[in-house]
Amino acid sequence: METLVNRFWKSAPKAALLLSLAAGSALQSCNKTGAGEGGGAAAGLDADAASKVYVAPGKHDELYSFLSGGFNGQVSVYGIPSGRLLKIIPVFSQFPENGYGYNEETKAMLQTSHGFIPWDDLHHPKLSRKDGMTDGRWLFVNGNNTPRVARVDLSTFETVEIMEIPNSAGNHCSPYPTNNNEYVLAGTRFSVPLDMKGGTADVSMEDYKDKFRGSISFIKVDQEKGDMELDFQVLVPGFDYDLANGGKGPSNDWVFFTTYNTEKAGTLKELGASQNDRDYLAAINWKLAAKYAAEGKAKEMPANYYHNKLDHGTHSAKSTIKKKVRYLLPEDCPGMMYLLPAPKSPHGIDVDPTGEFMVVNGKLASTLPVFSFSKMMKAIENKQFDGEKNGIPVLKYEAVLQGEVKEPGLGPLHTEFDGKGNAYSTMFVSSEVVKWSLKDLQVKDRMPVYYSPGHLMIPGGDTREPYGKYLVVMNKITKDRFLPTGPELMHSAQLIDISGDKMKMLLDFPTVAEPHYAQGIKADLIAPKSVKFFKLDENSHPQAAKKESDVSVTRKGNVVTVKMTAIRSHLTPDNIEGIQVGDTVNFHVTNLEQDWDVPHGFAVMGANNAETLIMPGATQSLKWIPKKTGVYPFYCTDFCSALHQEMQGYVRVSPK
Ligand code: CUK
Ligand code: CUA
Repeated sequence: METLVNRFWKSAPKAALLLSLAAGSALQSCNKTGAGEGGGAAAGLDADAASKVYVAPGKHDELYSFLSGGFNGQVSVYGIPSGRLLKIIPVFSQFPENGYGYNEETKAMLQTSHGFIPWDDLHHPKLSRKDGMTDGRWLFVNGNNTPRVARVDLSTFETVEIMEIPNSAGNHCSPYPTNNNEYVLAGTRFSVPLDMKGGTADVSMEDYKDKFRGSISFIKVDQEKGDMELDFQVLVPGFDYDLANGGKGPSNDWVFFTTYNTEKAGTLKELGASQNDRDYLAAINWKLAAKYAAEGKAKEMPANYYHNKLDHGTHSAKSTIKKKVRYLLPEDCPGMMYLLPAPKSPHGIDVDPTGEFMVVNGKLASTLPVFSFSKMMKAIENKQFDGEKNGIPVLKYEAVLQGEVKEPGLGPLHTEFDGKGNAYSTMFVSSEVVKWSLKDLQVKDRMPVYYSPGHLMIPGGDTREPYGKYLVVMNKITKDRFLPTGPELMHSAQLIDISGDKMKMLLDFPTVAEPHYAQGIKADLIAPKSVKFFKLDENSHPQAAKKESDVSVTRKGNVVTVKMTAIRSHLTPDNIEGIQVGDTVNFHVTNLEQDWDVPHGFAVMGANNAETLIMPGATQSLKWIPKKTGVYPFYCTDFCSALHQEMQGYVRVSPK
């Protein structure tokens, strides 16, 4: 039988030709220097592009889009179709702009079992769901590096919860919310040798097969409040896991994971002797897993992970350290997990809006295989197995295959859907978006993009009913697309009109750091619920001064507590005395304003903990340990009124 790898290599010369054709002009133009325009600027450009993306001053965009920031650990929010940056939401990173991770209230958000980690690699934003549709309540995101899942509340656009994931290394297949947020699933990228005592064992790679395991975490989500809780984990065979996506409709109960390096699940000797020409798509029945766990199949092991939450009233984060986790082993749970052979090293897995087709984006393959869910169920029923791997049945490739998209392009990474029977796949190597039909698996259109796209996003493209008007493709390389800014360039997104038969390029916009995935949603699902300010009478911060007469400076040993207020246009108190070198000074500033868009900032000269930005009605705190005598000015950092410059004061620091 002809293997997928053979097929790939046989078609390689053709593939190389295709590459040079598809990306030729674009790549050549990369070599151009100077301030001239980038190459290929007009390729596929809609003649009417300017009016299609123009949102007049004072008018709102039609959609929100949430782009991950990759290695900056943030999420950025853009309006679509204008491409205007609306907000940066810090999640895993400290953010000097609003003091997240610097002020005392939010530091606990970034605590982990490894200590304070004010950074992560954030890849996948996923909106919460109701009945398979995004509902605009929360945004779940993953941290790859120190495995974490976070929840952003879309009424305030704030990170309100971060949970560390035990037994995981590289939380990449994550987070995947099921169709009613019953669970958010988070899969590990690296398998690790678990010692089953809450850590990783010190073992030789020779022991890979027996000791290494991956994990898929089942995080239960409170339907009302959104609070997360790690219910249990499935400890899966020791492959590497790349990406996940879930079923819908008929496949609602299933979630799918792409795997690679599956030979590592064998012994090292085996690894040296043969390289697998196939990896797998792992199919897991999450409902059945939940049932097994509920019925007492889950065992318990020690664990050590942080769960950090922002309290609404105090607007402060608290960490809880969790000490155990329940787990299931697939070998004890018949019918819960199957493997479908996939082209070597597949990347994205995407399920179409009907829930019938699973597209496996095999980045090294020359075809795009499309699996059928109903065929998968039949193959399971009829036991059409091709043996097993690590105790998990492997289904016959031919039995589950719907068909292959032939020569889709080079380096398929990710696919999304328009809800009109079409799929759109990114080709990383040949730098294009390829539109193809789910019906006949024929390529319908190609659009060169600049350059090397990773994910693409159609608003609602991963739901039951995509909003098939726009496509946002996120490119890894921008080279000559914008004015040069030295060696370090922004990544970029491009907006494509997909309402017609042919794709039309509308807009380029630079992005903040490296967006991997994104989500888009109609503005009216979020905008009307957006909080404008926090109510002062709901502020239960223990150090809040709710009126100017409540302010105080009190000392206990060498700890000084300063309760302050901020309102246009003064900070109270504004002259603080009685501080000594080496004191720990805690400034707690309450913003007394009760109106939209009147934050006050607070910063002290020489204090190395940045500033903080206090929203109306909230209290935020900075800690400062002065090291030298003197008089130190402090001031409001946000130009808040005509007397903003006057919003200032002094702290006198005397010798001890
Ligand atoms: S990944 Cu980055 S381009 Cu982390 Cu979803 Cu595919
Ligand atoms: Cu308050 Cu400037």
